[in-house]
Amino acid sequence: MILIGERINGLFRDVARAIAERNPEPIHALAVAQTKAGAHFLDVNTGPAVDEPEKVMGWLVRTVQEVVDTPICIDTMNVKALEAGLAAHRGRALINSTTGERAKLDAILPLAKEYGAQVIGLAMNEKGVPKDANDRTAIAMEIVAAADEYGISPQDLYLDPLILPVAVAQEHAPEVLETLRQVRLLADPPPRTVVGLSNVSQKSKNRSLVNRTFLAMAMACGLDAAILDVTDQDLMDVVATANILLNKEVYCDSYLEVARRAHAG
Ligand code: THG
Repeated sequence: MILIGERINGLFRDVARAIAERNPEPIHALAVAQTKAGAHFLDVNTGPAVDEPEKVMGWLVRTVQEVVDTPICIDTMNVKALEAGLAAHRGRALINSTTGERAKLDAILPLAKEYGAQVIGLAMNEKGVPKDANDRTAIAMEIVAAADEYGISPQDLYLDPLILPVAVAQEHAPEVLETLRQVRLLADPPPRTVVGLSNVSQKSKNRSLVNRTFLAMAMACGLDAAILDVTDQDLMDVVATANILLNKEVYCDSYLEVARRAHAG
């Protein structure tokens, strides 16, 4: 599983405050803690309604890279802020994201090519997020085809079926699982898949339980990557156990201790 740490996001009050004050210390601490916890990428999102999104994204990327080499998943719908993040980034970034809309694909895929970045494609278009798996997969197919036009390999593409909060959009969860199964068949080698895991538990009680149950189900459907709370130990234990049950890691009685030690920093 490719683990993408979710915490450097202006949705969280501590991050919003650090951005407003341009205080690097909370950002440094979150970058180090998530990297020690095993994050392969760090999602970086300025949060909604920030002033000067381009400047803020550039500052966040530089600030993270002052303390870790973990590549960044540049999370913004603003193309200018995305470009500022890519220009500031050392190493190979992950663009989060394009949709299946033609104008978005034509704006973002050339940037992926220019900067040698990987890219997340959301299974949505101008009509929003479809309810059915088949309609999500159809959009995913369009993204795979567009990436091919721009010379981007399916392996550099992460397709996101978009999981919504189960508390308000319960009927979407099984459709997301089915989409994960379907998109593996779209290309050979297959595109990767990703979800923003904590979406599923927004407005729910027992958030951690809802997150880790859905993660196990999604992993069984072939999920390759997730934006998640890498500091949630129960969730990381599910990743380690699912890797055993899917025969991706070799079982031994101490597999859990081995996995925890690998991520203890
Ligand atoms: N797909 C892709 N990118 C994404 C998402 C996705 N990026 C953003 C998001 N979804 C994934 N990241 C988060 C981060 C935080 C929360 C949910 C998803 C979250 N935050 C608390 C809340 O809203 O309740 C914030 C409050 C707090 O705890 O301080 O739940 O789906 N490609």
